[in-house]
Amino acid sequence: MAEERIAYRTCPLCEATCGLELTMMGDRIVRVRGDEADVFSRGFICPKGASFGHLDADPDRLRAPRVRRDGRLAPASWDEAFATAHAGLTRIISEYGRDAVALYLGNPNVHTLAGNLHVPTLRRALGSRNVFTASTLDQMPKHVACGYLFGSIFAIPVPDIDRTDFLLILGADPYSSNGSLWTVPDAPGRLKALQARGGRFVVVDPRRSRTAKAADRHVPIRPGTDVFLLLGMVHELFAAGLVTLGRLESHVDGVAAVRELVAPFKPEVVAPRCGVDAETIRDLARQLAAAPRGAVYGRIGTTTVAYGTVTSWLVDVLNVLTGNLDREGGAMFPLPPHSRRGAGSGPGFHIGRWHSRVRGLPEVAGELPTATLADEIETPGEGQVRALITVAGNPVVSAPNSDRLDRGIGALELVVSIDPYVNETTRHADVILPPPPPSQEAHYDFSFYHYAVRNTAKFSPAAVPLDPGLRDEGEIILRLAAIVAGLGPDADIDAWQGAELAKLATKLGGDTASLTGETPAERLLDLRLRTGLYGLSLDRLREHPHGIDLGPLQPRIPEILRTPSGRIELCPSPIATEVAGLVDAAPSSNGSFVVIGRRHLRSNNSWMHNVPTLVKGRQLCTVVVNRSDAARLGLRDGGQAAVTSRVGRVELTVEVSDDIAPGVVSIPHGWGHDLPGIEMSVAREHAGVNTNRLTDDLRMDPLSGTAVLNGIPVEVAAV
Ligand SMILES: Nc1nc2c(c(=O)[nH]1)N[C@H]1C(S)=C(S)[C@@H](COP(=O)(O)OP(=O)(O)OC[C@H]3O[C@@H](n4cnc5c(=O)[nH]c(N)nc54)[C@H](O)[C@@H]3O)O[C@H]1N2
Ligand SMILES: Nc1nc2c(c(=O)[nH]1)N[C@H]1C(S)=C(S)[C@@H](COP(=O)(O)OP(=O)(O)OC[C@H]3O[C@@H](n4cnc5c(=O)[nH]c(N)nc54)[C@H](O)[C@@H]3O)O[C@H]1N2
Ligand code: SF4
Ligand SMILES: [Mo]
Repeated sequence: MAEERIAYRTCPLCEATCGLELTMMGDRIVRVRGDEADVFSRGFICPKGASFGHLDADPDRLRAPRVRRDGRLAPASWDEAFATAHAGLTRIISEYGRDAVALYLGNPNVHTLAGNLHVPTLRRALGSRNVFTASTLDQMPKHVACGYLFGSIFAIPVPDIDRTDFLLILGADPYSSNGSLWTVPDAPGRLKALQARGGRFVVVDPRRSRTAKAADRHVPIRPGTDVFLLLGMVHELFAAGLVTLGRLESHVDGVAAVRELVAPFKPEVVAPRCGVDAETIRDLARQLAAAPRGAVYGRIGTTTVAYGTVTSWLVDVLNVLTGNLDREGGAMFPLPPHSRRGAGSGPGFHIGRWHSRVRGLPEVAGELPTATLADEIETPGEGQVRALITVAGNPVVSAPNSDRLDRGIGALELVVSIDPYVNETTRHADVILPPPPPSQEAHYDFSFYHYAVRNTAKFSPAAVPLDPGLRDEGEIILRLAAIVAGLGPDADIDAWQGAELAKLATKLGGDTASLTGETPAERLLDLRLRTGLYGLSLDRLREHPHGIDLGPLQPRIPEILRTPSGRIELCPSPIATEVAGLVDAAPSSNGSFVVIGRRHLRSNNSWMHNVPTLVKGRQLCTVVVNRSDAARLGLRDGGQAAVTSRVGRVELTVEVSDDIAPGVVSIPHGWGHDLPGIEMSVAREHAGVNTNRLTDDLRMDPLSGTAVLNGIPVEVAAV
């Protein structure tokens, strides 16, 4: 009989990074609880974290590679799988060049050590211009706005929730999503604590979301128009003499230029464009300015919309102009345990080092817009994409106009996927390389420490030894990198990475002799920790399974800035040009319907619907329709509606509600699991429909290349 034992690890399923306490029976997880001693999450857990054991042990998870033989995805050995990937990729690269191989990187890459530390190696080794990621379906506008403002795409301020008095939240529902670009375990508890100490928070959202219901005030808005609300607020700050930069005074350029830029956007002018009345706009600006400590935060409803970059920029313009940026209780920059303080200036941020072949769209942060991947696949000519490597991504579900992308990916000469499931995308693969289940992987939050509301450090070793039939995900990624680098399928990965590590150690002024770690990723992490500001190490973190608290956020300006001037550049010219173009924008029409998205606590993007405990009960994939609209259209609760856009049509169950603005309907993304060839037996029973069959790949935020996924015009009718 195996003994019961406890293992601690960070939950990898969303950005909240909660500590889990796993009760293990041998290699099996028999119970999951929140880790009460975790220095950051203090016992908080959500239904997804509680289902970690089921997800980990999912019988549909691949436990051996698959290779396409006679049209079927057959189980194969690792040697055969890598040999097939090698043969296919080297043929395509030698016949058509490197740009013929596209790379698509999905969301879980930012949650794994391998994704964080080795995917960059794969990108470099491939050397293709056709790199696409979930970022242009998500947060790229924030990177671009902060790139221009602060000089670095990673300098993204987060609300200092534990010390603030006032929060303005736009287009985010942290009660459901648990926070994003804002690592804030137990967001609901922290928001309640804010209210309990006399603070307030306001939510701007076309839908009365769970967060909006808990808020002190909910301001409904017309989808895609937050840009006008925020321009009106900035206008009001200047008009009412409420601009106070505080200690930022000597660190900001461009305040006068912003004042001039927003002059045409009086609250009375913008009110009809966003559906929020002028008095409310003024009031929001005044409340923010009056709060002793306040912060503005925007997420999906401010990024995956028309003008996402300008909207994201305005969020931080408000933080700066009210003196709330980089001060306690305002919007602050975390300092991750593997980082050092910065130089205070740098080369700044630029886009357009290359352009997409078909639509001529600029490269942003080393990638091209995912919304144009189908164009690059379908359009013949030099540089046409003929092969695709996906790592932890499901673009067939996640990207706009998904039927078209599904056809495109299905027609490729070669698809190689690193993924644990045969799903909507990987059913087109020629080779699937499955990573181990998360219990068999070590964990450290390389990405999310950049957005965490407290500086903490934690390393979780694998709870279960690696199954002898599986490979560490880092090794899989590096082996693929070696293949596309021309080193062959049997390259000596350890020697290759050892040499790379030695080079980096020299650059960082560390040495490799004392490093510990069982994989190249762990040794690289150890180097980064040792050469980081706090002088930590992997061994030190191993001694603290509940994490180490490194204290509340500290001011970081000017050290964090990478602008050439060494100052905050408040009025960057690409953004100013776009704002100038908004002066004559037409008022939003309330006559037609638009569709927006939503998230459910028990769901995560496209890949957690195969866990029975998460999909049982009430159907989640419904179209939410306002009661008056439903009456007018003859829709009844539980009945079927057809929703049609320029690119597609779906039918799904109606949920009649008072919690959504008239003229707006809401459908969650990540569903539609009934396509032929998918091997996810539970998800298939709860298939839902894919809302990205409606979203339009021609709609894009021009400054960031990010797809518009909220505010798509549709027609709604009873079936
Ligand atoms: N309409 C609409 N569309 C949206 C959104 C929206 O709000 N509305 N949201 C967008 C956003 S924010 C995002 S982030 C994207 C997500 O877009 P994607 O990243 O493309 O999709 P996910 O559903 O997160 O798929 C993750 C994939 O990774 C696999 N996976 C899970 N764990 C691991 C692992 O440890 N290793 C590896 N190698 N693979 C793993 C899963 O099986 C799955 O195939 O979707 C976007 N699409
Ligand atoms: N449970 C769960 N948690 C998740 C995920 C998940 O799928 N499920 N996905 C993870 C990922 S990848 C991400 S990126 C984050 C996202 O984290 P959030 O941004 O918090 O995600 P949502 O819950 O989609 O909240 C977006 C809100 O914006 C509103 N909205 C839509 N259009 C507009 C608009 O034009 N203006 C305004 N003001 N609001 C608008 C929607 O009604 C919705 O309430 O969540 C992460 N966490
Ligand atoms: S909130 Fe996120 S990190 Fe925490 S338990 Fe849930 S899924 Fe895991
Ligand atoms: Mo995301």
